[in-house]
Amino acid sequence: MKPYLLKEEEIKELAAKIPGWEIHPKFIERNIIFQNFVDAFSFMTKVALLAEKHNHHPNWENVYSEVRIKLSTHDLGGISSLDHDLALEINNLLK
Ligand code: H2B
Repeated sequence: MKPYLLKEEEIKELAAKIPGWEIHPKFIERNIIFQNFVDAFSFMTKVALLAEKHNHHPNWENVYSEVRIKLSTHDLGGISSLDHDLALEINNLLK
């Protein structure tokens, strides 16, 4: 299915679908604290492979054991179905 910008109603429903993510008007954000740098970076490696699979890439920051991920769809100018899908897969990695 072609990626599409989520409608206001869909954005309101997002929080329940992707626990752990903060919902902002134009992006979603999740901060994760790992035990150490190796765990954080190994998680980032898995996310990088997911990002390539979807051709959808996070804005992110890593400081030692902490990873902050922001997802939005630059091409469409907001939160799209791609952000929803990638956030779900990221949550699955953290289960
Ligand atoms: N990632 C994100 N987060 N948003 C985009 O709009 C986007 C992307 N577009 N990855 C893709 C790459 C696009 O620029 C390339 C040309 O397919």
